[in-house]
Amino acid sequence: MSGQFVVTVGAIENLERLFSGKNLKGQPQPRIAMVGRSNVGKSSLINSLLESKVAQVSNQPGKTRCIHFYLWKEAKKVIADLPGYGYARTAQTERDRWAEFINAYLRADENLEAALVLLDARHGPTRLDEQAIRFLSFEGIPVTFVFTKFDQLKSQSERAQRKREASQALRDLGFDPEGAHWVSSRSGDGLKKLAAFLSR
Ligand SMILES: Nc1nc2c(ncn2[C@@H]2O[C@H](COP(=O)(O)OP(=O)(O)O)[C@@H](O)[C@H]2O)c(=O)[nH]1
Ligand SMILES: [Mg+2]
Repeated sequence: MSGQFVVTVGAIENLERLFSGKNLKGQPQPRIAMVGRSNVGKSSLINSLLESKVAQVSNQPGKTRCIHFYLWKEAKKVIADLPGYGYARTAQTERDRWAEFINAYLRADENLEAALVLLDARHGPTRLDEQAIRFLSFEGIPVTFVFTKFDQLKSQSERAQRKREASQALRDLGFDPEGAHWVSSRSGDGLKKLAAFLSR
């Protein structure tokens, strides 16, 4: 087991207390933030990478309202599991509050190394994904794209077609699609390569 729970933060007022310089609750490792829609597979990916069950996986989207931090010992990184955005059944005011909270964290963390933007392999980036990506670019936070649930693309031709479409979507957003990862927490596809990339 290489994953270990560090801390949870649920309110903007508590963000400041979390950090002392580059440390997070005494942990000096660089942080990687998991960004993506509710239900895209953030927590599952964390568990797969950390080879543990630290992050709670849920069938009910929109459950996580806090940021959970996990120490990934092997990679010497701390992973931040951010609340998923874009859950349709929450009120706009609440959604704005979430966005404000997430954005405040992304701005406050001096030791944030990169954001992994998780996108469902079956779908293109949504408007909310694009908003998040633009925010990260604006803040100068390096982005790595991870397409999740790759196991749901069943045939070679479907995989090839989705890769072509997704690559174009990333190019349209100003990113090089070559750096994107295609993974499945269920089948294990792409996980070793992603883990090696994040451990570098
Ligand atoms: N088929 C498939 N389902 C997945 C995969 N990863 C996550 N899921 C499912 O998607 C749902 C949401 O996963 P979760 O990790 O909680 O998403 P989060 O809301 O982004 O943290 C759960 O029902 C998971 O079992 C995957 O790689 N393949
Ligand atoms: Mg989650």
